[in-house]
Amino acid sequence: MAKQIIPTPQVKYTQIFVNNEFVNSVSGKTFPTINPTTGEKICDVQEADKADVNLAVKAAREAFKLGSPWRCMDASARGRLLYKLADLVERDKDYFAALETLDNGIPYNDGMGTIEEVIQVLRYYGGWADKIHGKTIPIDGSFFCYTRHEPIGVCGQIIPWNFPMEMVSWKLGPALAAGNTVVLKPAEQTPLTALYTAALVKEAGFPPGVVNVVPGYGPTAGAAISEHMDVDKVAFTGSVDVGKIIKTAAATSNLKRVTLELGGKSPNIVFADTTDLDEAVLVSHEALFYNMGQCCCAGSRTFVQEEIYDEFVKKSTERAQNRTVGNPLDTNIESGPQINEEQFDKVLDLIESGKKEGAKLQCGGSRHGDKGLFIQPTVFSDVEDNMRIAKEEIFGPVQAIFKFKTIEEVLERANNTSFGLAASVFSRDIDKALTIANSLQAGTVWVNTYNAGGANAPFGGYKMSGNGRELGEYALQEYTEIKTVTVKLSQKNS
Ligand code: TXE
Repeated sequence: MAKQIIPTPQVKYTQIFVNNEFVNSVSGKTFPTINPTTGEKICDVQEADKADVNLAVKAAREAFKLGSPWRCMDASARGRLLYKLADLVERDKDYFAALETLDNGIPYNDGMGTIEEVIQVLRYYGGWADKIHGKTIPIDGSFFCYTRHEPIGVCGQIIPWNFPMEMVSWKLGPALAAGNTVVLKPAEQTPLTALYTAALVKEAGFPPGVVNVVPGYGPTAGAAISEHMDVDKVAFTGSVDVGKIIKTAAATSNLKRVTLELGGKSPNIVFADTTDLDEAVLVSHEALFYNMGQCCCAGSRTFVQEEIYDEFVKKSTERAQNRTVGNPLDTNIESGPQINEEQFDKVLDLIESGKKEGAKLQCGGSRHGDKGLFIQPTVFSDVEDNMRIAKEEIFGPVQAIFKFKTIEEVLERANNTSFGLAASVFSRDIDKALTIANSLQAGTVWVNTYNAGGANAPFGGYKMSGNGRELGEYALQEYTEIKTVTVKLSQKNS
C-alpha cells in the first residue's frame, strides 16, 4: 500500500525577514503560494517590493559596516554559525522535506535528498570560513606585498522554484563563509522553505541583517535588487531572459558583480560500446525525468549511436511508461506535478510542436489524468536538430532521442547550442570518453553516470548557460574581492 509520509505541514513563517525580524510588507500587500499538486492556495505571504528591498539592503549594509559584530567576528566563528545552521536544518529535515513537497511538488524522497544536500553544502562552506586567504608575493624592490580575499559586501541573491532549498544553500553557503551579507529573494512560486530557513538563521545566532529574505515577484522585488545602487553583487539562477535583464540592470546601475546560472539543453551521448545498455537507459531516463524534468542540467538531448538505437528507444519507452506519476507525498511516486500552469502549458505546447514537426511519439504526449498539473512521461524518438524540442529548454518530462553515427558528428551536434551547462558520455572506451569530455562545451561533463556531484564540485555554465561557478572552492572566488597590499620595507631580504 502506498505510504503517506507527512500530511500537510503547518506553515509557520509567511512574512518578510529583515534584521532578524519577521515583518509585514510596507505596502501591506500579500501574494498567494499555491500547492501545485492540488491547485489550492497554501497561504498568503507578505509581498516584498522596492520599499521592502530598500529596508533589507539597509539592514544588510549596516550589518556589513566596519566594526559591526559580523565584520569583527572570527572567521572560525562564522564557520561555526554555518555548522549550527546545518545542524538546525538537519534537526528539522522531515519538516523541510514535507514543506518543500507541499510548496513545490517534488516527490517526497527526492525532496528529502535535496535537504540532505543542503546540510552538506552548509557544512562544507562552514569548513571553508577560516581557510579563505591570500598570498604573499615577491614583487621587485624592497616591499612586502600580500593579498587579502575580502567579502564583496551586500549580495543580492535571486533564486528559482525548481530546487528552492538547494538554491538557498548554494547561495548562502559561499556568501556567508566569505563574510558577506545577503538579501535573498526566493521564487514567488516557492517562498516557504526559504522563510523557514530565515527563522533558523536567527536561531543559529547570526547577527541581525546578515541574512534577509524578501519574498516577492521578479519584476518588482527582483528588479529592485538587481537595480539597487547599494547592492555590491547579484547572484541569479533562472531563465536566460531574466539573466540578461539582470546583467543589464547591473550595467546601468552600479556595475555590481553578477553571477548567473541559467538554463541548459544538455547532450547525453550514448555510444554503442557503453558498458551496460540497461544501465545507460536507466541513467538517461533519470537524467531527464528527475524532478519532472525541471532541472537546469537535465539530459534533454539523448544522442544514441545507430547500432543500439532501436533497442535503446524501446527500453527507454518501457521505462517511461512504467514511471509512476501522482501525489508527491506518496513515496511510491516517482513524478509529481509541474510547478504551475504557465510551465504546464509551456511543456504541452512543446510536446505538440514535437508531434507537428515530425518527431516520433513513443509514449506519453499529453496531460496525466484530468486534474492537476501532471504530464505523462513522454518519449520522442527520431528527433532532428532543427526541431523546437531539440533547441528549446522544455523543463518538463519529455525525453528527446536523436540518432548518430560517428564521434565527429555527435560532437559537432552536441556543441551546436547556445547553452553549455552539462553533458555526459557513455562508453567503455576511456580514450573516446575523455576525448569527448574534453571537447564538449559544458561546465560539467559526466562519464558513464549523470547528476553525480557534491558540495565540493563546481557547477556552472559555458556560453549562455551562465557566468561564474557555484559550489566548491571556485564559488568562493565569486564572493570575494582581492585586495593587493604593498608595504615599503627598509631592507630587502630573499
Ligand atoms: O524563470 P524566471 P521562470 C527556465 C526554464 C523555465 C523558464 C521560465 O526553462 O521554463 O526558465 O521559468 C526572478 N528581475 N528556468 O519564469 O522568471 C523570479 O521572481 C529580477 C531555468 O520561473 O527566470 C525568480 O525568483 N528577478 C532555471 C527567478 O527570477 C526576476 C530555473 C527565476 O524566474 C525578474 C528556473 C526580473 N525582471 C527556470 N523576473 C535554472 N537555471 O535552473 C523574474 N525574476
